[in-house]
Amino acid sequence: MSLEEQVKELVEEWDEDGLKDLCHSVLDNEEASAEDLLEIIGNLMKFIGSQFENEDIFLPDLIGAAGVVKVAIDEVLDPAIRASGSEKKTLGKIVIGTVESDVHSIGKDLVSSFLFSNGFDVYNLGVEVTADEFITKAEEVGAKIIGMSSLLTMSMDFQRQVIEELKKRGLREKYKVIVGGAPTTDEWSEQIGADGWADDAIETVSLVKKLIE
Ligand code: B12
Repeated sequence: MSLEEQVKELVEEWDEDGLKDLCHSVLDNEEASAEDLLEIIGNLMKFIGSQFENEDIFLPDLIGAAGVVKVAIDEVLDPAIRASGSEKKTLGKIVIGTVESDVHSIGKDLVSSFLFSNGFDVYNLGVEVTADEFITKAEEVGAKIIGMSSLLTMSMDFQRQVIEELKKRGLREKYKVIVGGAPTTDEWSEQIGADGWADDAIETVSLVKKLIE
């Protein structure tokens, strides 16, 4: 069975310990990197998302799969990436979070891990992050970039509100603001006056590198 198939089987069975064990053993035996595993998991969640949209699976299946994946990212893959990057000099500080009213974390966590593994200092504020929380943290740590994730059509407008709040506080020019998440687009990013949008974690790394050049 390929690594992709093994991951898929464990996620579909909600086998949290099995997935953690598999990730540990793959990393220990250097069969693949934590970034490779994150990419496999990201693609799998997109596939599971499309199955949910086509009503091939139902909400409990989705919640189960998302929970298993989140534990593997939080407890195994993200720490592995952080451990391997501890000696690196930072390319810049990034504050990232999912906007107010939105609890979707998987895509944003993938983006965070990829940015971290590419040399950025990432402050992941979690989910349901308010405009004030984004801005206060960015000011506190001296970030160059603020990244906002939104998975709900209903929460997208909070991305705009963070930009408006930056303007109100006279801080808009101090930061590069990037947005992402399934319902967002390049056009949306332009419409709300963000500095960039990316479709996935790998594109986000290229976008951020371009923006801070
Ligand atoms: C998993 C999931 C959940 C899980 C979330 C678990 C978790 N910890 O994240 C649970 C079950 C909790 C959940 C809850 C809900 N969900 Co939901 N969920 C999904 C699902 C299936 C997959 C999302 C995902 O993880 N995708 C995989 C990741 C890897 O992809 P991604 O998030 O898009 O991220 C990538 C890119 O977008 C980009 N990116 C992401 N963030 C950022 C940020 C920046 C700065 C950049 C540059 C790039 C970037 O890079 C990422 C990596 O490649 C989607 C379906 C879908 N097609 O997206 C629905 C979906 C988003 N959910 C939906 C809904 C409606 C809900 C609920 C309201 C359901 C309910 N009735 O309660 C609640 C929301 C509650 C809330 N207040 O937020 C709808 C949203 C519809 C809409 N357009 O508004 C969707 C589209 C499903 C559907 N078709 O109905 N959900």
